[in-house]
Amino acid sequence: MNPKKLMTLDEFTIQETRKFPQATGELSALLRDIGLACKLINKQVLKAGLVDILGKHGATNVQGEEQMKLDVYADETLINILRNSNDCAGVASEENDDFICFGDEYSVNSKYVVLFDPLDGSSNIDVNAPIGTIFSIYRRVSPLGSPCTKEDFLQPGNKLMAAGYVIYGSSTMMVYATKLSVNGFTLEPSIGEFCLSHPNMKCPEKGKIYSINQGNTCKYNDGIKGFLDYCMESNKEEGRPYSHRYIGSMVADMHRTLIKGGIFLYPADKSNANGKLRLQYECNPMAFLVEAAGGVASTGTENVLDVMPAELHQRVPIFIGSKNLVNKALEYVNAKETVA
Ligand code: AHM
Ligand code: MG
Repeated sequence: MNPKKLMTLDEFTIQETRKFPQATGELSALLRDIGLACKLINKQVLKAGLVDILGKHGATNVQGEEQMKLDVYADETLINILRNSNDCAGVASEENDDFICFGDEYSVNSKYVVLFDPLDGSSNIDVNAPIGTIFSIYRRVSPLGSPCTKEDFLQPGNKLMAAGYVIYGSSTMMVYATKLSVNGFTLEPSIGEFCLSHPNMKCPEKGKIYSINQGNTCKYNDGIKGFLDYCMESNKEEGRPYSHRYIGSMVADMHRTLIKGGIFLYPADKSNANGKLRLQYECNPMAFLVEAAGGVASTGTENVLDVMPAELHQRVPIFIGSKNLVNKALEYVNAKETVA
């Protein structure tokens, strides 16, 4: 580790803050808090394989502590750290029906609210595949000095101040975006710090990988089926079919899409008129991040970031990633729009 080259998440966000003389440092503090929560979550994720030794959810371990399900642990950890930090007026989590307003004397004066999916792709825990935490930060619209309100959480993605994810994979990484840039930080376990490893990330304009749950093909409409046929045929750009990759963990599939390019799509189908993924917890943060990296994200009919959310747990179809493949998918979807 070369200390001259080492830049921690904290150092980086403080440097970024200095570019804006009016900035108060609250956003940097929030990113540090989220980073801290994710380091604690990471510690538990690493132990997940030992569940039979340490005890299952609900069981009591030798220290007399009750073992918690990982997604419950992740949720509670983020809530508790953000509550104690005083940098945040309230949170909304994919795990909870409603938002939580902290409402204490410090939090009512905080400018920001945070939304998160505490442990996305949690069905992958059992098979030791990558999972992640997705987060979004909005500046609140309710007046400072008063408790935050639902309107603070129901803002469109184009109002996001920052968004990102932490991937618990072969290494643990935080990737976050502001409107200015997207940067990736790898957790250096020996010092317990996220260190800048992927500065100024760009999503390649042209990708060669499509990522979808192809097992649902019989439920897709003709537009999606047409696009899948296109991907599986030898195309003139590549002289061969595109490659298919699907982990089934959005964070992992998006991390690959961001770095290698390609498209990730979770469209509507016969059983799910709006797809599966949640606008506020999954689609908006990923769309914000991919757009900041030069990619695109659409619901099929509009830019994801322009959707006005009507409720916290709203779902939307998503087509996201490199311009070439997202635009090609939209050509098929719009040309052959049929009821699934
Ligand atoms: P979760 O938030 O309950 O974990 O579900 C979201 C996950 C995403 O990570 C992933 O992209 C998708 O569900 C996979 O769904 P499917 O199994 O239908 O392909
Ligand atoms: Mg999820």
